[in-house]
Amino acid sequence: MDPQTILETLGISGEVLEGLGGASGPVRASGAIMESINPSTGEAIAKIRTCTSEEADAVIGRAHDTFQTWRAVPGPARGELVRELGNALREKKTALGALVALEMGKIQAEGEGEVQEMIDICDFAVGLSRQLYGLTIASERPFHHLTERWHPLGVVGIVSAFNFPVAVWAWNAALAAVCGDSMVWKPSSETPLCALAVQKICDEIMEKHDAWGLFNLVIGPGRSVGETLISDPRVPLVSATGSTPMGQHVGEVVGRRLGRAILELGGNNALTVLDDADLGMAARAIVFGAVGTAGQRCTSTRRILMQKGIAGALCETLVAAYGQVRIGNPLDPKTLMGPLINQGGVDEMMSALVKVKEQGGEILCGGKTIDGPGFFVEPTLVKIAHDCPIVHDETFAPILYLIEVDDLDHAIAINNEVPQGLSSSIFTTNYLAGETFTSAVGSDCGIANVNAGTSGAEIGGAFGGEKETGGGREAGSDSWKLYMRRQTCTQNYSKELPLAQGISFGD
Ligand code: UN1
Repeated sequence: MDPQTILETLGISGEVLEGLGGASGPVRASGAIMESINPSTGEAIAKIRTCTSEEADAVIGRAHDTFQTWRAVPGPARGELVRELGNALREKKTALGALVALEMGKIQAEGEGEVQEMIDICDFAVGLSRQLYGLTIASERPFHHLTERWHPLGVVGIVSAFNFPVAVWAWNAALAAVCGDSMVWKPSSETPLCALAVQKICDEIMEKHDAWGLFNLVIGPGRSVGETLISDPRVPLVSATGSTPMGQHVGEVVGRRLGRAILELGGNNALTVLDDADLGMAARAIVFGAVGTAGQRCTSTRRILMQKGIAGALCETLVAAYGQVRIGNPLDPKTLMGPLINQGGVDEMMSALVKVKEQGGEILCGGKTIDGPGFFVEPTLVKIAHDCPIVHDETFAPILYLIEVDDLDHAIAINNEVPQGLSSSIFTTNYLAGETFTSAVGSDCGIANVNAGTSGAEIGGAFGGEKETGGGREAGSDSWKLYMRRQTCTQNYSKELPLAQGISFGD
């Protein structure tokens, strides 16, 4: 599909696109015009009129109004709306996947995978809409009934990053919608078209269900529009994905007003390969994890911890595999790796490689930018010591650090020595090693896999990590509880007023 057809199919073509949507009503964006840039060419795809803090404030107000009615809609009826969202996404999967490839630069197969992740979380949320279970708890008082209920929370602020421009919104939005919350989305300024395309789909669903103000979008700078969203007390929950410094700021601002934050921040994900591993499987997982999305997933594989017996053979296999990676237009089905998101991403990678050399690392392959238009780089393999400072930083690029380890204990220690704690993997055929890696004395990450790579998590599990990754959990399992408020209810159906703890008070 050519760029114009992609935009037209998704209903977002035009001279200057409006940078807000949903509850905007009569509010119109009046901020500066920004451009969406195609990272494969460096050229503009479209112009968008951004919104101001005042306009974002008005959208939050309308989302807050909508919450007053949406919270009273029965859960299964809320689920019905999300079912239709999932069905609309099924219809638009190819076009939306292509737009992700066009604007973000990941290959179309991964772009479509991202849309599939949206569909999956919608399906999950539809089921959940009938399962927002509370508890019945034994009361210590006679003829008393103690229960725990879950109620809608309010407006959810969603701050998403460029690297998953649509799926991470959906993790939050599908859950928030069935939990009875309305929401305001501030997408990355690198990927406004993906957000507008998703909003367009939401607009049709809201129109049909008379639920205007449920899904809202504000496109604009973080320093104005983003700050407005995270500091507003009408937004009890902010779910933010991005860098650790960004998350520290969001956590501080939301924490100061005693709001709730779900933070999904940087990773520095290691994949351990023991001597007894299936090397072919490990190599495939490594290449997908390190080269997929050009190393710009939070879950990208950044460090390989190779046991000494297989280190030489694994390095050779990886160097050969890296030589085969086809780099180019992400919309070409033969391409395996597209560009980085922008010049800043290229500069960050190149300055990390300067540090690699200063700190004694050896570049085995890659390491250069690719001439021509767009932000293309070579996927890079580096042999380096585990304790070099650069290895402990997250560089959002296809640089993979190869590190030798003695045994399982050594690998676990190195896996855990970085400040981030998102994802981790071990490749081994030894049951005891796999079990230890995923035990209380194993990996300290939010995600720990055996014979599966660090990236590409399914939506059914809770997604997120520890330490500088921020501690948040999104998507599956019981992450929904963060989108609701818990109420403990004591109901006395006796004719007495017994006090808890057996207290007698003026009897
Ligand atoms: C992210 O990089 O922010 O596990 C999300 C994965 C994807 C999600 C990544 N399902 O790689």
